[in-house]
Amino acid sequence: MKKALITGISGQDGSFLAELLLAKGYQVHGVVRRASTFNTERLEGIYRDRHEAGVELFLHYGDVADGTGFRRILEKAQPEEIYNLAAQSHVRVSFDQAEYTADVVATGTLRILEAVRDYGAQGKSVRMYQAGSSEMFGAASPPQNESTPFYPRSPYAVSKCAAHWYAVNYREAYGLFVANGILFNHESPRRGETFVTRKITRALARIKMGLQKKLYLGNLDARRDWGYAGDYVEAMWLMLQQPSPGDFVIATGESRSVREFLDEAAAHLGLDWSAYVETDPRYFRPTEVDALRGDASKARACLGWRPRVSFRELVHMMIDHDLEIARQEKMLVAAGHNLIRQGASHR
Ligand code: NDP
Ligand code: GDR
Repeated sequence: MKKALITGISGQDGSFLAELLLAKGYQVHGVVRRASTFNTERLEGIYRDRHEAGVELFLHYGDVADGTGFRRILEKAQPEEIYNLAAQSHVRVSFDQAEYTADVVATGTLRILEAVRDYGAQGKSVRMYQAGSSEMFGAASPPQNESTPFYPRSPYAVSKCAAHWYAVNYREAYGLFVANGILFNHESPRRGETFVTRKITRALARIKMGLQKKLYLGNLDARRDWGYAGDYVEAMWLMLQQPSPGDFVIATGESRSVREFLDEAAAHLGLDWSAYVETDPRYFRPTEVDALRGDASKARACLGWRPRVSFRELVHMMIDHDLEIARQEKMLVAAGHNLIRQGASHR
């Protein structure tokens, strides 16, 4: 049985990847941060108490800011594959927390590479996936592929570039099998509520159910290449099954504006979004990435990867999910309950 170790397992991608690997018969180990509230909600479908028989998912407390702790987890788990998905992944927040973002995203990756280097030196065969981002292309004109020069536009993107080049350097210097995925935006009903797609689907669904009146957004003209997270984690796995490591762009090849996302989401609900959406400058970024559209020809040719879920299907899937949550919320309100709010949507 193959063993995999995932940092960032509690995030959107981590949860999809863990499901994929378990379905493929892997034993999966994940690094989770200690938090004052539960932070493993996305793993609820696959998590089982380790005292039960046949458990193949194991969670370990850790943080990529803590290299020693990570090395202990590595020694304990003894994985053949490592997926480094941990990140402070919010671009806007990275302007507020630049040093922290660099520590987790850039130096965090370096800590893992150093641990993998020593682990490999013991004769252990290990392959690593590094979660790179289309944000690294930043201001470079679309379409972007593996040979497009990086032009990062945020502390997050600069840190991802550093992580990318650390990975390339460790591959060349020590012969490590490290693959860099350069993934364009990918979404799902599990997307964090402060990213624009989920913020829109959640708010419009609540507006439809009469639970909310307004939605405040920033730049509606930005264009993104939005795919489905379930498709993208498959590409991560494929990268580690190749005979040699490489860098791969993963994207749909289609680009849409935030405004177009609003159009599709509102139309599915029968709403006119212009009556509810207002602009709040706090959601603008000091430097914006205007247009991303990926060219994933290399991944298609070498990995046989292609996206399965269309933009329309993706938006509808997210709306349908958030409408169901809003319906449940509405029923509770109608029954006279006071809602206990757990989330915040201020980003
Ligand atoms: P999420 O923000 O949903 O998940 C990030 C994960 O990293 C969470 O599990 C989070 O834990 C964990 N994490 C944050 N800081 C630390 C830390 N210091 N130590 C250990 N774990 C930490 O991101 P996604 O799942 O969307 O993305 C996964 C990766 O892919 C990230 O690296 C992201 O930057 C990158 N990426 C994402 C894209 C996308 O469109 N989704 C596109 C391109 C790249 P907790 O739950 O406790 O917060
Ligand atoms: P992004 O995703 O920055 O592309 O990073 P996000 O959904 O945050 O923003 C996409 C675009 O929407 C515009 N926007 C808003 N964004 C947010 N979050 N909130 C708003 O209210 C709002 N209004 C407009 C933004 O300006 C931007 O242009 C995501 C993350 O998952 C990264 O970790 C990942 O690397 C990249 O995708 C690829």
